[in-house]
Amino acid sequence: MKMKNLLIVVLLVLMAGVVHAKGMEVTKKAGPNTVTITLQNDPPVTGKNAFTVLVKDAAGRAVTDAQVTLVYEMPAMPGMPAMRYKTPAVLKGRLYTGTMNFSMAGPWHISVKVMRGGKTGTAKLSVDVH
Ligand SMILES: [Cu+2]
Repeated sequence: MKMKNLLIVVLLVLMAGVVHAKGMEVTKKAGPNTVTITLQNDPPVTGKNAFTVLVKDAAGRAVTDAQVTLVYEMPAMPGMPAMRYKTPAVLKGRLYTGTMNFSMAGPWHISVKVMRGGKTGTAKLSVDVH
């Protein structure tokens, strides 16, 4: 390989590393609250992916007395029935934390359920697992 080509490859690898290090962050409404979900990996990968959820009320204050649950599902594919998993998020400081385990690559739908005061708000997002 020529020196110039090698340099370009090295640069591309470095840039990819920077993008991956940022993680994926999505902010959406969940009923009266706003949730910001951060995934450790961008794009998410097959297997375990740590996540955090920040919940804010309408006034922008962090909510720490909610119950947060993530439901993640993959629609049925040829030769594969629909898959659905559920994981509670555990409060650490101001963030609700947990891990999703994607059993295969492809499209997954994530519902972030925030239960507070007897009411549940849901934020939905889709990710493409690599
Ligand atoms: Cu599948």
